[in-house]
Amino acid sequence: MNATPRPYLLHGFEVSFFSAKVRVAMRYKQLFMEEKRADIRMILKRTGLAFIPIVTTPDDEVWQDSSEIIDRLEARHPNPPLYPETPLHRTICSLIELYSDEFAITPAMHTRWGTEESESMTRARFGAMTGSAEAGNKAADAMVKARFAVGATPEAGPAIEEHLHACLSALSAHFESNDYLLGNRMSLADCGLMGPVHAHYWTDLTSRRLLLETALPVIRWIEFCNAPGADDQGEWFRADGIPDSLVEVLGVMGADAAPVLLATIRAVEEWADENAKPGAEAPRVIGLAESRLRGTRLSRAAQCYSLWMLQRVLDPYRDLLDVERARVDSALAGTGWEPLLAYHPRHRVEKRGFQLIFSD
Ligand SMILES: N[C@@H](CCC(=O)N[C@@H](CS)C(=O)NCC(=O)O)C(=O)O
Repeated sequence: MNATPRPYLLHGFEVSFFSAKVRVAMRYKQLFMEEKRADIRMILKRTGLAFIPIVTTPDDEVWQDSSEIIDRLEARHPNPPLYPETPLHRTICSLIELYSDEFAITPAMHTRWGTEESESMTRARFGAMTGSAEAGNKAADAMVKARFAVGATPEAGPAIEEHLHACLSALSAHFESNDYLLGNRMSLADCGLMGPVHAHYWTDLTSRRLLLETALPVIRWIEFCNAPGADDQGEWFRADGIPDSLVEVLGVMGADAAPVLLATIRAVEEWADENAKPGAEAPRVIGLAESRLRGTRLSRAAQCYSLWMLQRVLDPYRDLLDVERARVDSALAGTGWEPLLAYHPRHRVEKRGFQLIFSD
């Protein structure tokens, strides 16, 4: 009997940060897939969490968390690869994923909710997406609260915009001569950065204009990542090298994001010193982490999950041979990522099913 193959289903939305990250990974892998508008009640039932996106596999497994989804795709469908094998390229991928997921959510919430025109357009989009203005406004009200929780306040607006302009300018210079972050082949780094840059900066009204006026190479990169034809892929940079334009990108990211991320991790660890019980569920938020962005105070909700994301960077980095780690350190010297790479967390978290727990 010929069973008809079933597709992978990406349950997400066009507006969704983490859906944009997973979407390009699935397209790059040339999978038989469909996108489905997320049904939160179904997601809640199957994962116990109200997070978008999830992926259901052809055999109806449920995968949740964009990072784990991409890990699993890579394990099941290693070709074409998203994860380079060389130490520097691997470290850069995980740093850019960390930057995107855990820091760039702040500029992303700023571009979405930080101007009246972006906010009112997003409310209209949410209304269209949910089927009624009332439901759209309810979802939007929750996101406005989330905006403040990630530090995207009006007071922090100028500093966030300075970061955004510097980041877009460095990315534009890089994409003038390279199709993707690591050369002419897509990688996990591109998937990660798609979250803020595609789902937010490119689809939010005010920042879309900014991209059109100042960052055309970034728009080209968004197009390339979303239509990553197998025949259009070239090679990653050779011999684990990187050009100056990527060092610049990493420098803007590291100088601004590393102190903010470390403040979060320190807040989580201080809380965990007193409160974490091995095997117990890690709360989503433990309080506020105070830091500064370009001289402006930034106050963000500190999430235990950020520690899990940092482990994704530090575990493989610590596993490198000394000579390999020295090579990575020398390539990243001066980018601002050094204090984060030098940090030794006192606590560990792990996943049990869809839950995050403190390790034994
Ligand atoms: N770490 C998760 C985060 C997912 C996430 O935060 N998704 C957003 C939409 S893009 C969401 O569902 N937010 C709802 C909430 O924060 O309660 C992942 O990587 O998939």
